[in-house]
Amino acid sequence: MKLKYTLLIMVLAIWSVLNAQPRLSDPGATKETVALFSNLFKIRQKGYLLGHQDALAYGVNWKYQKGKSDIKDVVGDYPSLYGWELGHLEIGADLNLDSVPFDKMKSFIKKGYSRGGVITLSWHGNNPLTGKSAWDAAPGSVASILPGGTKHEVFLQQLDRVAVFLSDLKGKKGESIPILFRPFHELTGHWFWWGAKTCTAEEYIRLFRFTVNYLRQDKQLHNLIIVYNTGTEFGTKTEFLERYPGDEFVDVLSFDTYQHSSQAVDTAFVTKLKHSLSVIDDVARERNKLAAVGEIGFNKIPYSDWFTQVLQPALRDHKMAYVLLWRNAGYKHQDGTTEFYAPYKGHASANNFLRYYNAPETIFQKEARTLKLYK
Ligand code: BMA
Repeated sequence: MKLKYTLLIMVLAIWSVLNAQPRLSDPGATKETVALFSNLFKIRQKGYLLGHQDALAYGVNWKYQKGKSDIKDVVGDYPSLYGWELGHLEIGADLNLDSVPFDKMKSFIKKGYSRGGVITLSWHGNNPLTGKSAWDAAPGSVASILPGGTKHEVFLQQLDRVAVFLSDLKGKKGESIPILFRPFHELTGHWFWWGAKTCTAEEYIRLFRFTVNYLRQDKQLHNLIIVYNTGTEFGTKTEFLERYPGDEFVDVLSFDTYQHSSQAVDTAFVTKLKHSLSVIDDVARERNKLAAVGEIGFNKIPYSDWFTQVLQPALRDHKMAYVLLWRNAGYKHQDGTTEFYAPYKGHASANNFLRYYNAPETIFQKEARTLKLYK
């Protein structure tokens, strides 16, 4: 009797350990992709990767200078997560929508990976129905590109171009570079053609599943870690999951958020941020997925202690795998606005960012390299 009982306990213990093992939604994922995913789980005991969009391409007042990055100029180290943007790849352009040449982007991706960093890709793709931008939220856009829709073939051609780019990202040994792929992001917002006002939940889910299946099965891409990404519109787990494509199609649960108000510490923003973090933290734990912040920032960092007084404390009690600061575009001639979310040398928040860098939980490039995320 006693032996039976001990055996049962052992079986249960093994079962729960096995079940707690993070499993990628792609059963055929490459070994580097599997390793990255499980290492991102592990590092959460210690902290999270700090990312920056377009970090190596340009910053405030500079473009394409070898080895340069605004973050590196401030802390002497690169971010550990590099965000890049695919918009306009789908129409066969040589430059993305923010004028980054795709051939340069490829070499930056390879560079970041060779340093032991991690790559995430977003896709502000043009609207296949109207041919206009990602922000053209024309009704019926999603329906038109699903199988049987009038623009399905156009969408397939777009996906084919994305697939060619993704399959071309190789490390030194010819291995595919694992990518945190974040398509159809900020899905709960209304500004993109795949947004919540432009399609039904069912249509969004079909689009997401179709895209993942097409890249995985038809294109045989097995280096993708799939990121589901909402805006801040959700308040509850049910709302967060309203358009969730399902555990077999998603690996990372995330949302995007920005502080817009002029107050230094905006308590409403902080309260909402903490709440959103706890919602995705809970859902991720229940589903054995990773949680992360897809994009975050306070444009122009008007409050110089923002990193240690707002971002750091909000994240402290949550298990995020990574956080991505959006791009340091600087002055934008197209619309006359200025945009940057990470400090640059000489900016008032530089010292504060250095303190944030030195915090035990933030992981930048040098530390990421020692963590051997692909082994
Ligand atoms: C937005 C802004 C735009 C940019 C777009 C896609 O948030 O930064 O200037 O074109 O992201 O990268």
